[in-house]
Amino acid sequence: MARRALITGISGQDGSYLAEYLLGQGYEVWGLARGQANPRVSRMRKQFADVRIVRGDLLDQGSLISAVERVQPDEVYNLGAISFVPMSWEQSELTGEVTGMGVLRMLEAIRVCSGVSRNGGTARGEQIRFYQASSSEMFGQVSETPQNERTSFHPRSPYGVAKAYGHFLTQNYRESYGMFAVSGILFNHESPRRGAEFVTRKVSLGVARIKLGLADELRLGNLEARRDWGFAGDYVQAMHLMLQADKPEDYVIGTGRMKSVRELAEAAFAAAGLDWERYVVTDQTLHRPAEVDLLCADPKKARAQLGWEPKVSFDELVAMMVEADLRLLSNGDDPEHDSSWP
Ligand code: NAP
Ligand code: G4F
Repeated sequence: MARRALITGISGQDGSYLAEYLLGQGYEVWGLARGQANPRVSRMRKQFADVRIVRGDLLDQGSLISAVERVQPDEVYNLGAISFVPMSWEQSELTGEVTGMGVLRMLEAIRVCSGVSRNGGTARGEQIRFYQASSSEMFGQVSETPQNERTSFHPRSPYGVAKAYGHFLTQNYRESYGMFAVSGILFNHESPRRGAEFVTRKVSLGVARIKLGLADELRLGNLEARRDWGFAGDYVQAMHLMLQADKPEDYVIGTGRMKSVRELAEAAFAAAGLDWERYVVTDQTLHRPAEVDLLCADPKKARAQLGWEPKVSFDELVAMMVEADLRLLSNGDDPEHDSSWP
């Protein structure tokens, strides 16, 4: 019988790549979808007709218990979150509820449905394996570079704080109840499916608009921030590998190389044959209340224990995104960008 996976955040960037990957591995894939009529879920279903949908919301404990009861998954991937850092200052409480408390609700749903009592032990002798989407944002103001599984956390946003709560809770369920619950501490990963509010996609869309004569400038915030950017398609494979390991452990996933936003802009404009300095305008209002200046992964553990390595380089990723957005805009499609966000 096919193994069954339940993915929260199925309509997001990672949800779509993970669904695609698991379908390719022969899984029966279920996605948790919230809302009465979620257009992002409808779009995703058109793309992947084989993904089955179960209704639920990370804010609603009962709905998660029902979803786990119905799907009877072998593996649960908790990707659902409010994931845009600036939004976490605007709606801190909601971010805490979805990105932080949502992890507790999902773990509780698994614990209850697999019959794990407060004293431990599984009634049906089954274990549902659980993956939590932890984030390099938890390192925040970094205490060392590069960052590994033992680096201390100093989150710099309500989002980072909520992720740290979910991270420690996942460890706690593993230690308290013997559950197979792991966290992937993933560094920034991008793709042509990235939301338009994140800087890489904002840049690739900006370049495509300028190249096609649809815009004449691109406004950005802090050009000096440095990130370890990889390709989302590579990173979902690491999520799956973590749940196939013999022992539940946490892993850092990234490329080990960092670039600044300035270098990102330079590479993206160059990929379209343009000089970035003619078009990029810096805007102080796009800076954050507290910035994460740099993030750089030390993914040695994942390489040694999971055999995982990123395949797509920074330059290949940037070129892939710019080319995809040039095609998209040339076809008359332009993903809506809420310009009230940075
Ligand atoms: P994304 O594109 O922003 O997707 C977020 C998903 O969360 C969407 O499918 C959204 O569904 C869902 N969601 C929001 N509120 C929800 C709720 N109340 N109940 C259930 N689902 C809800 O994020 P992503 O880039 O794919 O990232 C996936 C996960 O990895 C997130 O947890 C993110 O924080 C984490 N992460 C991402 C990165 C990265 O660089 N991409 C790095 C580290 C960690 P709707 O369609 O209903 O809004
Ligand atoms: O693309 P970003 O918005 O991503 P950020 O804040 O690093 O968060 C992403 O990666 C995390 C992993 O570390 C995830 F957990 C999280 O869910 C999300 O996927 O911003 C990257 C950098 C920041 O330093 C920001 O200040 O780019 C800088 N930046 C400069 N100008 C900008 C802009 N960011 C955005 N979104 N828009 C700008 O105009």
